[in-house]
Amino acid sequence: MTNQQNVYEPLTVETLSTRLGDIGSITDRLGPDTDSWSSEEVGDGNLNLVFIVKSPAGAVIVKQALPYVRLVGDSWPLPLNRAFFEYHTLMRQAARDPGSVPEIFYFDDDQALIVMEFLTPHVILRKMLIAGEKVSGLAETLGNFCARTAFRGSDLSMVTAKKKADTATYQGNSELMAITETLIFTDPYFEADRNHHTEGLDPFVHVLRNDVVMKVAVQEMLLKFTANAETLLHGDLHSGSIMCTENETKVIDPEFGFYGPMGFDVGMLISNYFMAYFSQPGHRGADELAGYQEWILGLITDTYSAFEAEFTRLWKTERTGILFPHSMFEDQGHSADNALDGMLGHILCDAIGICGIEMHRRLLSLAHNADFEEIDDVAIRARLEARNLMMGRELILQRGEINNIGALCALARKYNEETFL
Ligand code: SR1
Ligand code: MG
Repeated sequence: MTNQQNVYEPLTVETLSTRLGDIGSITDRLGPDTDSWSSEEVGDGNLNLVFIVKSPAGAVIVKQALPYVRLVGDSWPLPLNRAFFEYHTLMRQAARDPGSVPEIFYFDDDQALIVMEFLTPHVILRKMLIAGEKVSGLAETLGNFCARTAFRGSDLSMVTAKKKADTATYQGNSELMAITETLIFTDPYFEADRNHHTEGLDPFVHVLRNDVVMKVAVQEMLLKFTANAETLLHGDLHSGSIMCTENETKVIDPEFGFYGPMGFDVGMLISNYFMAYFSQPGHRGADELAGYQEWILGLITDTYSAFEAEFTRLWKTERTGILFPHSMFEDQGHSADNALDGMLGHILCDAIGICGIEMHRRLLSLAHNADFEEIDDVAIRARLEARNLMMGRELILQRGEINNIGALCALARKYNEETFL
């Protein structure tokens, strides 16, 4: 990189081609004539700069961390090393589930930047769900992604010394974990400074913030988040971290990568599907509504079925780690199927708990989602959000009792009929 001391400096559209113009893995894609490059800053997330850089020869994405939270400004500093964790998580995801993430062309630790494949004509999944669009293969791709990354990053599969060393490395992503610990597991449940919520929701917020049993359950889930280093997770697998065409799906943005409970990613994903589901009456008319809502519930069912099927396949064919070794089970003529059932049971329980908590934080904490925010009619938005909040509470409280995905979807149908407001 053309920066003599390699001292961190944010890129701009004016400086980008000069600063990246002599990097071979980039000129391989864009050509050496930097005068022909054009760049545009397109970052609309909460944290980073994102540029699309194009030339007649091709296009790449350049993502660079800023030393603060973009959503809030420089009053909230944030370490640049999140780019390191994003890069390393992408590399591990690419190895564990080939084809699931964009190809990486270049990483510069000092500049906190990653140059990667420009996904086109892919669109952020959240936008597609708001627009009522469908993606074929979505459930299978993401169910497999969650199962493969969960299984292959755990002590069920990895050489345990490597897994322990990697767990130690990822403890360095502490400030991003702190965002999750604060914004997801804590702030929604008291009047934190950064919180905001839709007018009309006060009675429901009051119920949640005064439900001590539920708050204890949330903190029990936080203990799992901080202490159960079961596998390497994406850490922020919402529908804004997924890009699709009508038949291809890619996962992006794993800067919140951390070692935690195996149910975390799939729980957050399902939560964002439920928020898409509950928000639909704010986006489409009666002629399309029921059909599209049922498509989302089918997506949830199929995603979790794919997750369980792939996890089961890996359990039977790739169980090479220290956990539940063949030497203790199959080699002695003993089935490990009950152990698998127990494992899948605890993953589902954690996933449902995380799902409920994420349904709360996106309506009450700092970072809301477009599914609800783009509903201009505040009364309609509040009515739909109330359903989402109350179902989230039931999921947190009943996470150990809801033992299949059909029951989870049935609960969503019930809350979708409620008239809380
Ligand atoms: C301050 S960051 C807020 C949220 O944006 C990210 O995408 C994560 O979801 C985080 O919780
Ligand atoms: Mg992100």
